[in-house]
Amino acid sequence: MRTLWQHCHVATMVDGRYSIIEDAAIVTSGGVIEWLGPRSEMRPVEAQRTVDLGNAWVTPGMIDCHTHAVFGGNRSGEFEQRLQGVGYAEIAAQGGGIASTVRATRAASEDELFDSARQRVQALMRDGVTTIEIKSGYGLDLASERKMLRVARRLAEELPLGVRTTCLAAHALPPEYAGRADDYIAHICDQMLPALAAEGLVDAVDAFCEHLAFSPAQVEQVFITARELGLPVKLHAEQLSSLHGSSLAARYQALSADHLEFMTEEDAVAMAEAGTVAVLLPGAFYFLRETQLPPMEALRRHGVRIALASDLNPGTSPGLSLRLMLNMGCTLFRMTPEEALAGVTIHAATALGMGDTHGSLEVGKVADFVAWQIERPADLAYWLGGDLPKRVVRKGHEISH
Ligand code: DI6
Ligand code: FE
Repeated sequence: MRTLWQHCHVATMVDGRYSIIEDAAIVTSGGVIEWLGPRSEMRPVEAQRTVDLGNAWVTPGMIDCHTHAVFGGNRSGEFEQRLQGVGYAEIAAQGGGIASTVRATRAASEDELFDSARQRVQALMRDGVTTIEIKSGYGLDLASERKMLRVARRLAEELPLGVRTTCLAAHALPPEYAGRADDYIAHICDQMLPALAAEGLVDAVDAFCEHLAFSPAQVEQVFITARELGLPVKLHAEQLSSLHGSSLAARYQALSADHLEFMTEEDAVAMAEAGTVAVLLPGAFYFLRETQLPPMEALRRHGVRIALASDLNPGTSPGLSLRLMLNMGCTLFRMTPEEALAGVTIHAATALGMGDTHGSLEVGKVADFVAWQIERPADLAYWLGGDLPKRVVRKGHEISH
């Protein structure tokens, strides 16, 4: 079906800029953008349907390129304990922290994980999100990692949402491997990744490179395996300290390196050369009350593309609104609203390896877009959450009003 969408302004986000077209028209057909431009330049088209968007601002569908949306339980109890003065180490000694989410995730059935993840994902979708990435990493054994990734695939089947799966088996050391991190890495490389990849459950491979997680040498083993399996890599890097994981990621042509508060100028140069996207996660920065800011000026100076994501997870970023992250990216990291919007559209698409088909509004790209009743694009980064009136279109079909 061919549809003509008109009476709108479009922020196409081509090249990471607003690239505004005022009084625009969009023609979609077969789920793809067939034409877009100023309405005055449009040739007559044979459309089965014409939609008046009432002077809305149209942006690409929002893309949340870093989430851990599938997990068992939550950690609001720990949050409360910490605010009553119980220390992080004490909570960990009681079996709290990531370990408690691993226990809850292992204990949950696939249906239970699906139901809780669906609610969180639907909250993200209320912000105009049409594609998300979902990581495993709270199972930490083959059966439980498989369970998480299957839930992620099922979310894409049952919701009008694109989902990219990432295997993050190298997120933390499972208790049964205590003191044997190298053995766990070998298990990931020899058993888990090949099996999960063969089942078609893995679109990319990620790891957590940090003193309290895995060393650069251990991460490199995971990257080598990913390369053998033909899978792209990403990395949690430089969140709490500088181990130059982002340079390692760049050496393996990673799609993205994420967090990055402690990255150096040399890391930025390496990422720019490799085309590795910097994914900034202001929700985790805020929730952990970090003070070390990601080096925005170095990233800009070297032309590293910058994405923004929710990092939705139970421990460090229980963030259910991607638009709130836009505001935090601006307020905390001093991004401009234009950079923030590029960070959840075209650069987020590139961070997922989908930049050729998604993330900007151009002829030939998938017709995922949002028509917002707002005064100007900066409104998207200005309001602190809330529900903005909008119409969401995915693959050329309206999915909500
Ligand atoms: N970085 C984080 O902040 C989270 N994972 C990661 O790699 C922590 C996840 C958690 O605490 O559950
Ligand atoms: Fe994360």
